[in-house]
Amino acid sequence: MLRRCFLRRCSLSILITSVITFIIFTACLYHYEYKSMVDAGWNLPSANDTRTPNPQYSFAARVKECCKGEQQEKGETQEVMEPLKMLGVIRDRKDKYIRDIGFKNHAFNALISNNIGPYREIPDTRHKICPREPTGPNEILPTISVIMCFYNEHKMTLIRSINSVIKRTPAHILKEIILVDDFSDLPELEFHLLSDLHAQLHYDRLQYIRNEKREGLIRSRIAGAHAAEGEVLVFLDSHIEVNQQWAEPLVRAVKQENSTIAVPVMDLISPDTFEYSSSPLVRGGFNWGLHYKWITLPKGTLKKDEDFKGPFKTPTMAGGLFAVNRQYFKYIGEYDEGMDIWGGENIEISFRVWQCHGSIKIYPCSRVGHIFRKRRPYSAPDGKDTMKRNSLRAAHVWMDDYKEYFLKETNSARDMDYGDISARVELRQRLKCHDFAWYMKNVYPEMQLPGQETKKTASAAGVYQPWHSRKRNYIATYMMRLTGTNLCASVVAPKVKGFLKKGSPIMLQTCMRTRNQIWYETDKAEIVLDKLLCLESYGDAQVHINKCHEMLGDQQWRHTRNEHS
Ligand code: LR7
Ligand code: MN
Repeated sequence: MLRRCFLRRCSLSILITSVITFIIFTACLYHYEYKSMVDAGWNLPSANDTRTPNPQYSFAARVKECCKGEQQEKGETQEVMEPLKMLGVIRDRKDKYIRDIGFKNHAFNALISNNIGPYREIPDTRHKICPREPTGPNEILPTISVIMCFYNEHKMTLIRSINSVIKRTPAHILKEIILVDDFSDLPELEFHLLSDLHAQLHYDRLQYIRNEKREGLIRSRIAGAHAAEGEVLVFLDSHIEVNQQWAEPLVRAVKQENSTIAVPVMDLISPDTFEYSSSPLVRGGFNWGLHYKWITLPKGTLKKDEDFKGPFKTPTMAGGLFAVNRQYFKYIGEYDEGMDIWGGENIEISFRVWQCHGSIKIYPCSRVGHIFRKRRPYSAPDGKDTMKRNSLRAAHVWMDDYKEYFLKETNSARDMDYGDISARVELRQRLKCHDFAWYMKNVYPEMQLPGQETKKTASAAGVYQPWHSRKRNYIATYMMRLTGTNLCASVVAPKVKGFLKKGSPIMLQTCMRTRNQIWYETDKAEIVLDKLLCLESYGDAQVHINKCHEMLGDQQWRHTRNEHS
């Protein structure tokens, strides 16, 4: 009896010890793996690393790797893939990790971006009418300070953004580039950022400012402007590539008329493939929720080649890319410092500039590519909707009675606290600005009041939505039945607005051919249920359904064939 008890206790303690050892071992292994992932993806590769992002190397290696795998798996003949797609081919777990963490943190394919490297050629998307000869010694252009704010930007993408500016701006007008780091907290940006920038760029007129706390893009831009010494400020997002002679049309415009804000055409860089493509010529408007929207040019604007030179007056601007005289930017009231993080500042500065006797114009011979993401990969520190509050401030300062339309559209804003706007109201009085009715009549006559939208105008809503451009193509429909049973992968979940609730888990249920068991496969390897929800992996090893984000990564699936099942 005594002996048996002893044995039992002994085996229990052996069991406990082995469990603890196992946990420690797994944790160490995980830590090691994790660290190697960090080394692989988050810091730039060293010179003797074969992963050095040289498109030539990567391209050749990837053709070999990819097509071998594809052939084996699909039994198809070698498919010729475009170079950019090749740069996204996953060769090993590190590649997969870089891509997946990239989609999560940046909402674009960071693997492709890494493999493109710090510089690439892009198609010259300008119309043939745009002048190509470089500015000569006879033309005196003002100097530029480029201001680029960023929060947790992907490092290679940031480097390429800066590098495109250095390489494609005449050196004698590029006074400086000011980087404002908005208190980024991604490890990849913490340790090596400055040395990497220095090593990759070899540029000594790069100023780096780091905010002491997260301020948001609005106050960050103000900080950048205060540090700038160039005659013209050019604000750019941190995931862009400027095109040939992008700067000249903008600075010429600002030089000619210092109360003009000059805006380039925003070309598209795909977040999935990094393909660079030309944008149509459109202007900026807004809706009564004060969201920016693209609108067509007035009918008959583009009749002959010469017309493609622009400029085109625009009621609002998207906000990320523009040139402005530094003195004028100060005079007109910079930005509203009371606005936080993201959103609304572009509509506010648009109202303000027009109402206070300035103008905003698009110069189509200036082209800047921007990565149009399908979701914003960050939030405000307190998780609040900063756009709504920022827009509310703008509405109270600039819109007079028209603000009622915004409040009707955004009812929840009505009782929201929007802080102190007295300094902005005082600015409006000091600059003797026009009222909002003037703006509506003279700057945006196509804008209709709610309820009056029957009249057809050139500015049809939603003419151009780069981030919604993808049509989903279904290539297969099936049920997923567990071998040897009559159980099928299903989602058993309550319905919200007629659709199965997001985040619901996958379960096994008797096969019934009902809507919650029929899966559609797309040509991008997503598996869709209910036309809206995608099979998504989350956590370490779990799956559920979630809104299709169209960015692959955790929603991309591959069939593997198992001969024995
Ligand atoms: O807290 C923040 N701190 C920052 O420094 C949040 C953002 N940022 C940086 C960020 O890293 C990026 O470089 O600010 C820049 C703009 O943020 P994005 O890229 O997340 O914004 P966006 O491109 O989705 O949004 C557009 O509207 C914004 C409204 O606040 C800004 O005006 C963006 O500059 C603007 N971008 C463009 O106009 C490019 C064309 C897109 C369109 C339409
Ligand atoms: Mn952006």
